[in-house]
Amino acid sequence: MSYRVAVVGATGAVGREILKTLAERDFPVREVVALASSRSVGAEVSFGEKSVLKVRSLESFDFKGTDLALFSPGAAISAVHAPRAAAAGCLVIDNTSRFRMEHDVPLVVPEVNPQALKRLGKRGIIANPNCSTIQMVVALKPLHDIARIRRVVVSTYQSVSGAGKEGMDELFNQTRAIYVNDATVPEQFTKTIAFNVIPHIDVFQDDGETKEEWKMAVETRKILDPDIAVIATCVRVPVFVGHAEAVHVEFEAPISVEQATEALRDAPGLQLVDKREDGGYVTPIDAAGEDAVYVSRLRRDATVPHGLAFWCVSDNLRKGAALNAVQIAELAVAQGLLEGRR
Ligand code: 11C
Repeated sequence: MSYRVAVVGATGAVGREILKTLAERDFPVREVVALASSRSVGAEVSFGEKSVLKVRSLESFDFKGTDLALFSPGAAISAVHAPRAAAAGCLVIDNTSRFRMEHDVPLVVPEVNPQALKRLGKRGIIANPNCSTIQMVVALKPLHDIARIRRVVVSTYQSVSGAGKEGMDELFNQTRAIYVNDATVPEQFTKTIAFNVIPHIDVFQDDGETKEEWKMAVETRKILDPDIAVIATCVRVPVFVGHAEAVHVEFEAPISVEQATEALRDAPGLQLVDKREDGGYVTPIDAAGEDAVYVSRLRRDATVPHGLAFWCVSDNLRKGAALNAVQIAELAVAQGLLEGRR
């Protein structure tokens, strides 16, 4: 069996990574359609090593006859076009924040809650979580299975590619401008990102939390356990690709570093790199282009009765977005969810 697949937002950083991942993993495609807004129509994007696709208009595209659509065009565009695609009988995997917290939309990380796909209702939309949530729950799940997590305190170090190609361009141009003494005006970020860090990702909410911080809490609860308390501080750093997180976890029961080490060593999608020596840990540059979620610096947090602390890094465009979406699609194929939708 092979499928007609649409990639929506195909010219963006995540859309391009989705096309690359579909090709690399030999997803069973009969045809791939690259869709984007009208200003990108006619542009070319690569699908694998050999194929080049001409971008077509999302606005005028009829999803009838398309089996699967992977959306990453921005929440406002998904809000309009994802339901339109689903109504045409296409299974939608949406990478934006638009539908994640809706009760009839499964929010899935295949290594953590594949069973959530069973709740896929008539709606026909599956949500891909936020990148910073995905890598954290992949690391938390094997620990939660041992000693139930009560509370997580996390600080993130998020790369500019989380803000798309424009974010990457801004870091590049500002860095260059500073070296040659040119003036720079922040556009994508609220302050200068080159040689700086900015404690602000996504919009502010009434309680002073940013939406990125809120997403990490509510998405973790929906995916892993509704009883886990999460407080996040999300920070943009001058790194092109790869999000890092310092994670502090309080458990309900005792858990030793040895038990945690063993569980993380066997965990799907995760690599433990923790040599406790100079350079014996993973950084975003090491993780860029890789599929795994990496855990390093695992140690006891003696400030709470049952605590652990660790460092977690992953490529936000791959496991944080494209790879997770394609893994959901593979799971959907395995569970027959692409059959008989039309
Ligand atoms: C960032 N995590 O790094 C964001 C990007 O809700 O899907 C993804 C936003 C989202 O800026």
